[in-house]
Amino acid sequence: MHKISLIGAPTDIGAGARGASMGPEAMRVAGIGPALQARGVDVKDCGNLNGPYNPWLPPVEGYRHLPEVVAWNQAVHEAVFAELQAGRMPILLGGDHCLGIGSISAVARHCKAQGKKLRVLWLDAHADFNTSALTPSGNIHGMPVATLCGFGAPELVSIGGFSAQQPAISPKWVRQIGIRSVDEGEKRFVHEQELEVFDMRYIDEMGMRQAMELALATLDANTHLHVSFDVDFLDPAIAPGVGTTVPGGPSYREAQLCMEMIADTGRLASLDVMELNPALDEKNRTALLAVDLIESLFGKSTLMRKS
Ligand code: Z70
Ligand code: MN
Ligand code: MN
Ligand code: MN
Repeated sequence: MHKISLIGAPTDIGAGARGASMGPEAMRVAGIGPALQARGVDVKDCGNLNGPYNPWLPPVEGYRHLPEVVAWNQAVHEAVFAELQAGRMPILLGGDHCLGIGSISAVARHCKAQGKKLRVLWLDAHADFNTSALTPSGNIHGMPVATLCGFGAPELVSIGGFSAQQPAISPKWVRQIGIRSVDEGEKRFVHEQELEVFDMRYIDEMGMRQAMELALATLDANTHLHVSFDVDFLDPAIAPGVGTTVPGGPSYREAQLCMEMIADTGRLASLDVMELNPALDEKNRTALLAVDLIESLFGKSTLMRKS
């Protein structure tokens, strides 16, 4: 059975709105710990990481708060890597999505050391594939996927001992689900790098089942599956507590199916829960929904499953 480590990263250093810094505590208040324990897993709460406060400054050369983003991601990287090396499954409680750089670089370093293949499922309204040259905002939470693929600030690309020549991940290892907001330059770059994207148009036409079957295809016993769950993936009608709501996201049923199909693979080995913004939520309902979905991700189902 899984041994899980909760790691809180209370910052909104890479975001365009304040408040994701309160995400970790909102997830605890919504009962993430007991919900996982009820799934029969051993849960350790590592508490919260520390890092620089948010100075709320304008971008410099296409990046907002780059030194602070580097410091937070180094802290996330070390914490996630330590839990993986100890044989535990890290769950990063964000915090904004720029912290996916620290988390996934740690997972990539762990996989490299263990000779494992890596598949990254990116559940998000956004592709998060901007660079400093392409970004309309300078917000680094719009850049983690590109950065992990080697297209980003050298101080971020190099976390975990990687480089632009030998980046943490390849675009070929990534599957994006639920995408419905991509900037103009970012769109060209997603195409150029051949990212595999199951956008909302695809999900409308083919259904969540088909999208997930393809996104989870070719996993094997030697594959580490990482899920990076940006809560703005969900339709804002059910999940208002995020900094950037985009209409037309997955419904409650579609999101449940997505999580259940991931659980059925039995390959989930690390998770990020990002961009929850309690300042914009209603009575913590978005955090409660995230916990509900995470229960499905860890195998909770209505009926006993035939094997
Ligand atoms: C936009 C940018 C973004 C999350 C917003 C938005 C990026 N593409 N990501 N909210 N989670 O500014 O780069
Ligand atoms: Mn491992
Ligand atoms: Mn995101
Ligand atoms: Mn997003």
